[in-house]
Amino acid sequence: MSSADKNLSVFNTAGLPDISSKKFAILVAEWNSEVTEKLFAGAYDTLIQYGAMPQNIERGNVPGSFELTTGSQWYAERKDIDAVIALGVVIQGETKHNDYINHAVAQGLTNVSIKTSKPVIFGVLTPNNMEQALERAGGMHGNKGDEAAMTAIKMLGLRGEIF
Ligand code: DLZ
Repeated sequence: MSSADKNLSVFNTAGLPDISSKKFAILVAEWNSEVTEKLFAGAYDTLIQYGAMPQNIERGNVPGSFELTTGSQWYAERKDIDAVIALGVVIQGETKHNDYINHAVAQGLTNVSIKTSKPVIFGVLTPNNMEQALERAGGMHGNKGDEAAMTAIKMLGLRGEIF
């Protein structure tokens, strides 16, 4: 089993949809880019591994996680985009700033998903420190970018069953 397979083994991959014609947007926050780049690599590789075409994956950068909501809205509004994956890392600080960002982004992405009726995946890490962040971006706790991509694939499968 490859390391990618091991990271994904928590998922039941039976019945995954054909995503070869699906179009994805991956939004990446520039804050904590040493981690968000690893999340992006995980998400991108997982989409490819499960059948997405490279030309059907678009990347967009936003300054910080707070901007993931607006960026996701712009992509999700596009008719040709089937799913959006929003990736960021908000490290706990001495102020409540991180709480405000986390709640705003979680609520914002939920709203975009409901408004556009498309999967908009919350791939935002909220660790206590950089070490914990790296453990979840290809380290001992897997890669949350992989999981975000797999969540998008599964939601597209569910959507296909319903509509
Ligand atoms: C301001 C800020 C802070 C303090 N921390 C983070 C962080 O840990 N992760 C992150 O992605 N962004 C952070 N930001 C930036 C905000 O997300 C946002 O870009 C600014 O508040 C401007 O709207």
